[in-house]
Amino acid sequence: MQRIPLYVCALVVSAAFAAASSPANAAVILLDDFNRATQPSALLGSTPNTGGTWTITGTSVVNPLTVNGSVLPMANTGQDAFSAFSQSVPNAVGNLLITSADINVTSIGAGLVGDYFMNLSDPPATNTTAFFQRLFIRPSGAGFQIGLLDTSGGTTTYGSAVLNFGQAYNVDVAWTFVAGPTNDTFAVTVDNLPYLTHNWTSPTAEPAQISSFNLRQGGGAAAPVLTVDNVQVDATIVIPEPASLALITLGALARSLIGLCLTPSPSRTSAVLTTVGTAVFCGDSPRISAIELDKHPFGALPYI
Ligand SMILES: [Ca+2]
Ligand SMILES: [Ca+2]
Repeated sequence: MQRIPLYVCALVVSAAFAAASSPANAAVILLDDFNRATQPSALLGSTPNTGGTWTITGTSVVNPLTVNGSVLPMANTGQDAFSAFSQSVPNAVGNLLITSADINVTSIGAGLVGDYFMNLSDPPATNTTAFFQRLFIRPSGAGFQIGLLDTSGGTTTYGSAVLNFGQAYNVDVAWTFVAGPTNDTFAVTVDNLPYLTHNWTSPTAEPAQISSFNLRQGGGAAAPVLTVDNVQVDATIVIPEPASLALITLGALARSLIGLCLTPSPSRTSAVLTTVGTAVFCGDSPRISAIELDKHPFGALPYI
């Protein structure tokens, strides 16, 4: 008599449990390619492809941010702007934030400490100091390095590879939320290659959520002159699932499992799937092929 290997059934059960307990939405929550047919030259007041209207951060109107040739040039000092995400992202285990941009750095003052030009923040509109995930550029040799700082009070981590002025790079920053107040992690890739990793270093606690994206023309000569393009934030947000819905899903799972166990064994003459309590057995010998479904986080299965 043909039996379905236990691991096949177990794999199905495990995958279905994961899907039932941790559904997630992946979405683009901010995007600006500065390419739109109706693209205004002034960044402030324009609306990104996805996200809220670009709004001034602080008060400086020096070097107003101005789209030019479908990219956004940034000077080393002047006006800053933010755009609110289409939805805020809670700082919760399982959620993920990916921020990306195409950058081309023209110059930065040699021998200076560098400065950041891009960050995330919360809440939008009212916040001018709580800037997170600050992306830095500092001079190094004949080129520059990229750095990442969680927030003020921490220590910036720089990658070791020296990048070239006048060359376009795609930079991605992944923010991973870890249970606990000051321990989240960040990973930066440049052109899809690992560049640096950074663990939260500031004594300031992580924000409860992240809600906007910021472009910053920084602190004078220490800051870079560059262009940015295709700024984008992608979020994966776990959706809390009501226990009752989970139980319905598990009931459907059990029915699927019965079908899986029976289909490849049409010649069986005896019952090949039996239940004992809340355990379901694939095959005719419970002692060797039991799959216990009563260990799931929602309590015993209501239906098998
Ligand atoms: Ca563009
Ligand atoms: Ca944390």
